Amino acid sequence: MKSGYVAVIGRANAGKSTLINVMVGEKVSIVSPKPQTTRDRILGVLTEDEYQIVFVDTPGIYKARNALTDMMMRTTETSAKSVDYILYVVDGHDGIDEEEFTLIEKYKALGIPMAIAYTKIDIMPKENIPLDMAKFADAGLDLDVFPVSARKGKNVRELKAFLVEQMPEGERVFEDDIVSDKSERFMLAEIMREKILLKFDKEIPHGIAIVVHTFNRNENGVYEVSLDIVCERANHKAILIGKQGKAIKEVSSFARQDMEKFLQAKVFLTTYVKVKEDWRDRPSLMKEYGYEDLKG
Ligand SMILES: Nc1nc2c(ncn2[C@@H]2O[C@H](COP(=O)(O)OP(=O)(O)O)[C@@H](O)[C@H]2O)c(=O)[nH]1
Ligand SMILES: [Mg+2]
Repeated sequence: MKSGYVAVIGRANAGKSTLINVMVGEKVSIVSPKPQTTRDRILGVLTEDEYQIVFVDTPGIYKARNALTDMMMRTTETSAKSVDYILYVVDGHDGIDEEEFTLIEKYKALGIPMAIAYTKIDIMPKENIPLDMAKFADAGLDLDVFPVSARKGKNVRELKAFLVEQMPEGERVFEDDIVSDKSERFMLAEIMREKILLKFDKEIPHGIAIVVHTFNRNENGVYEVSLDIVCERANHKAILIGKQGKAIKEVSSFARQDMEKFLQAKVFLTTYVKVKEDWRDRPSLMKEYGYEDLKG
């Protein structure tokens, strides 16, 4: 059978995680309109009778501003090097510029076979698509470019079929009922972080870490989940909690609903907001919150 790893690379917010979720057919990676949504390398596994593709979601390409983003950038670089194929995602709606071509050249130079997914075509003027395709052709990159919409599922099947063809012959690496390498605990923390990304602005969501300290199922089948929302500043804590706890109640309620969908059971969620000044620049705290350099 065909079996291999595909690293999904591209700028922050290009639509990498959304595309992986739709190709895998389940949500393995959280998504938001803000950069820095994905912090870890997350494997999304797609298995059919004749093939297995392991998509490697990455934090994307950043200018590092603190120890956390620095580690995220290294995660992207490391992930790109140990795969069979690279899918470089371009946000078509955002438009392509010189810097994008420079980045594409840089990843192409790794010598790993590569193609481009030009995504978000559902929200851009149709006439821009052929113009951008001409730009790719003129750049002489010699790469296949797939215009897709992850949100509308447009051309995703074609892209998937193409990727299957590119995979080497081999045995599957994961059992066929596995969709991600991450634990349920990890996904619960990510769901909480996603809701915070969606509700709060500016630096607040970027300075959040989630620590799940209880994750039990009681005899009635209800999950008890309690977690800390760690933020960087006392004033962030006040905003996260809101007047009479209104804000935290609202995000917790959204998170709980998604957790219930994910676990397919009732969830009893308790959340606490804590402050750890500048944890994003403190390696020991980063490690405690699960942000460590990849090995290898
Ligand atoms: N309209 C539209 N929006 C998309 C599409 N793919 C992703 N997005 C949105 O773009 C934003 C960033 O997506 P995300 O997958 O988190 O990007 P990543 O940072 O590259 O992983 C989110 O708000 C997504 O909902 C698409 O095909 N069409
Ligand atoms: Mg992402």
